[in-house]
Amino acid sequence: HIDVPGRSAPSGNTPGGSGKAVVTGAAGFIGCHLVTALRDGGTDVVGIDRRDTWEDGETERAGDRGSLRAVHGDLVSLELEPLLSGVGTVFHLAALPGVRPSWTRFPEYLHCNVLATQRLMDACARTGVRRVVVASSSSVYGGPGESGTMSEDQVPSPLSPYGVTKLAAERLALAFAARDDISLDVRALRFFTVYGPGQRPDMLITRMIRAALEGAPLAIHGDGTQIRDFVHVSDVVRALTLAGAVDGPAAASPYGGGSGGGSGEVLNIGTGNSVSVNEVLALTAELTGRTPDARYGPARAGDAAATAADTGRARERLGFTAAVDIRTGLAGQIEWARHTPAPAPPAPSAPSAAGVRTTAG
Ligand code: UPG
Repeated sequence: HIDVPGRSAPSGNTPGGSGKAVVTGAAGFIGCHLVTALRDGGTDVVGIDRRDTWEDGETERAGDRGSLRAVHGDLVSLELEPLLSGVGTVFHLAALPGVRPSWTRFPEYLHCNVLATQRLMDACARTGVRRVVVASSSSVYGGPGESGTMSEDQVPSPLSPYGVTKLAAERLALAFAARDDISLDVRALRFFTVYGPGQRPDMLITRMIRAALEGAPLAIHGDGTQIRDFVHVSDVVRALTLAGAVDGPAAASPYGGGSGGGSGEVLNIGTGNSVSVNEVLALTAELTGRTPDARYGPARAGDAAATAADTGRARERLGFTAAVDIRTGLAGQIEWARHTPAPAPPAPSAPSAAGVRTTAG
């Protein structure tokens, strides 16, 4: 099935305008920002998350602002069908993120990233959900191709168990899109390194800013010459809402488009401008007036030497171009961090699965 551009979508299918959407991983870094943006646009949201800070509850519509039904639970065991009824678009952000811990906690990564995705997609297929936007990751690539960038057409070769599970999740979703017996569109967005207010505490920029503001040492994995395409969360949220709009541009696809079935496509979400860890360090020092106490150590297994998005396809299919450059975005995150206390570290006696973040980033 190919959407007709400009066709008016039935009610329930237009996140950003009206209707109802599901967000998995709603309490996570990207999920929080997405839920806010959808509700601000008048969409009623069912937000699912398994972390303890997310409790079952209802917030009514207020004026033009959409409602929020918060659902606490694990996608692998929740009864999903009732939550999906009347829903146009599902934003699947729930995952166990992070590259480096995936060597030692693989069963958890399999559970959160692969089993959860299979169960969600199966429920979407059975309830007639029209579109699923899946959070994938640049870590499915391995490294840049000959062009120096990572293009959606290159053969994925993940370097970490995490990347393998994200690739599996993306492919599972696309397999559902290729089914001829249902009409389900899938857009897998390969996020590059997302930052901004509320960024996960284990990630570089959060740690670097805290190191600058609080004087704590900062461990740098490797010599700091690794480059990342850092993309601001506000740009990522815009890409998500563009990808979730069912009356948006048509998706030509190698995965579908035939009679009966839906369409599926993969899109990079990055800026197209990568910078090194050392460059971010210098910028943080300049913007805060304090040089973080950086301690260089060995590179971590599974860490890519470079990520660099080829942004052409997202521009062509979604009309998406990142608007926030690293200097502006970093200055904003520093300002936010100055006014936001760091979360308390988890209790030392907590079991390893406690405090697990369940949202992609
Ligand atoms: N790094 C350090 N010290 C730290 C933390 C990170 O040197 O304390 C390095 C890290 O090794 C990497 C770079 O900084 O080389 C960026 O790290 P980080 O900001 O944690 O992001 P990535 O490792 O690029 O991974 C992020 C998300 C992951 C997502 C991926 C998409 O954590 O979930 O899939 O970006 O590209």
